[in-house]
Amino acid sequence: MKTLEQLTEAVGRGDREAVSSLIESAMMQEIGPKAILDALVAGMDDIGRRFKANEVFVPEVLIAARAMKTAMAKLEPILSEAGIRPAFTAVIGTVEGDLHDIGKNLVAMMWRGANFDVIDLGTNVSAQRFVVAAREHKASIIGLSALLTTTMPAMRQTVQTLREADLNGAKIVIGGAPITQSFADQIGADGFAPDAASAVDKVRQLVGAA
Ligand code: B1M
Repeated sequence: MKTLEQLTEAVGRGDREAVSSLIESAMMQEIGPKAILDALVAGMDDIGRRFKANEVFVPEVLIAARAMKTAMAKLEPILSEAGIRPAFTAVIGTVEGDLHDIGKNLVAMMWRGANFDVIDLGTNVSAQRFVVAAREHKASIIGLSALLTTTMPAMRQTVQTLREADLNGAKIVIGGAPITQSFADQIGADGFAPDAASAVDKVRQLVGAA
């Protein structure tokens, strides 16, 4: 099997050691950083597909995301030397009043795995903090997560505040256990995703990178 195919497979099974040594081997073979990055993203896409199909579950996704993180730490200096930067920035957070972050972290990891620059604002994030961060980082995507039915009104309020701010057409994506497409339509979000893998498809579609 060729090095890049092995790399894709190693990310998918979350094998950090193999990922590290395969990146080194690819570099020795003078394979460019963009091709290495594409192989890594393909591995995350694959785990995303298997997650959606219920073939793997949250722990496997977390392990793959950890391998991707190791890979990116190795690759980032080479990518920036070559002037290759993620084309899109996303700001993500859990809305005000809500402290749940496991699902939101998973979405952030998958977006990073899809080569988005992700600014994670954490939990209990006010509408105003989303506005400030989206402006500061020139975000193309703003992701809101909520796990409590009692924080759904804060999500509605945040979407309204973001709409009132001038954010250069940044798209708003929402998700979390009580969130549905119909709620997204009601509050005027641009997109909804039921899980972290679908959240990757959704942002790619919204920025026109599908
Ligand atoms: Co909380 N909690 N909790 N809790 N908690 C729930 C959500 C609850 C359903 C449990 C229950 O009663 N059965 C319930 C909510 C009921 C409701 O609203 N109707 C509940 C409650 C009531 C509470 C407290 C109020 C309890 C109390 O103190 N009385 C309190 C609230 C604190 C607060 O937020 N202000 C509370 C506290 C906590 C802990 C701190 C103990 C802990 C959170 C730890 C943490 O997140 N760091 C916790 C946990 C762990 C849960 C459960 C057990 C698990 C949630 C979870 O992490 N799931 C949960 C019950 C359950 O779901 N079984 C529960 C795994 C995660 C991967 O899934 O977050 O859904 P999820 O994310 C998915 C999708 O939703 C989607 O993708 C993810 C991956 O595929 N997704 C997005 C999520 N965000 C997205 C964003 C997107 C797109 C997709 O785009 C931007």
